[in-house]
Amino acid sequence: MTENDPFLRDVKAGLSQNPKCISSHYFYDKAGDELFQQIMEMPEYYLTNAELEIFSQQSEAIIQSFEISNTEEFELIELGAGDGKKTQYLLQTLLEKNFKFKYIPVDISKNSLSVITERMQNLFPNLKCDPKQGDYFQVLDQLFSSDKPKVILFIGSSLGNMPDGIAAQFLHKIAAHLKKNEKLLLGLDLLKSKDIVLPAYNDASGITSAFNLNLLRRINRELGADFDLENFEHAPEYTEKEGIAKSYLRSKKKHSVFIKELEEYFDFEENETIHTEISRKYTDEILQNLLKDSQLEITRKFLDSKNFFADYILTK
Ligand code: AVI
Repeated sequence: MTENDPFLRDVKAGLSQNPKCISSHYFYDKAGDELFQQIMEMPEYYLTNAELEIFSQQSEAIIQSFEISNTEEFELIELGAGDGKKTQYLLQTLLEKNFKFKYIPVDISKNSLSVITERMQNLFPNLKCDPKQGDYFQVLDQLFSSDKPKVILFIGSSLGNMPDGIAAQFLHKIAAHLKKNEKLLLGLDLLKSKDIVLPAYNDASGITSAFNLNLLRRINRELGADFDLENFEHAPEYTEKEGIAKSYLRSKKKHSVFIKELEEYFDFEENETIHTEISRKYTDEILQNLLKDSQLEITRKFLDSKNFFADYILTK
């Protein structure tokens, strides 16, 4: 581990500032990936079922909205592919309708990518699948080297884990790569009341708490820290006015933690927090603001039956 290691650098910077924070980007080690899979199966985490309903019931209409004929070859690129349970419906319909396409799942986690590739190839032996490993901010350039028409999928409300400024930059970057009429399918969790949102980030069985605390376990393992997980608790917040679910790790008492790779102690007051995650909830207006000057336009919107979640088709 060197000073150039981004994890070491970000942990040092995040724990040195006031208030302390570490990016949710670092949740996803192997244990974090598994805990997120469990989160998606919890009754409180409505996001997965809502988007699954959209994909399972409206995939034909979604495909029509791509405005691609089944005679031209195209590339379906999925950013942050996860486990592929939702995308599976889209792939099945595309194959049934004889569309000619290559599926390109992109994920930072090698482990997730091999799980999804195996799963899709078992389900659809005729599917052309070409996985790419890497941070999707960074692999975008490589992905656009072919001149085949493209549809980009960015689902699961992963955009919501980025602050609005970064989310806008990200959408602008995708737009800059797309050609006229190409599409981005963007899945976003919609703004709604606290009694629905907060339990999704504070489940009764404690899985979200374990997911958040796993970040400290990762720092212990990878950076030689001595965080005692018993000294911290998961503390989520949400107000409908702001529309952003926020997760914190709150210190239960005044104490210090040593990080060997940094040769440094970090002090915690009783009730002091480390901010670890934001999950923004959207309206059409919030999305329109992010899209300003991006050359992307909302051309369709698919909703679940409870109006909890939206899959937007954005067209250049
Ligand atoms: C991956 N992302 C969209 C999830 C979310 O809802 O923000 C991550 C998550 N964090 C806690 N629960 C789920």
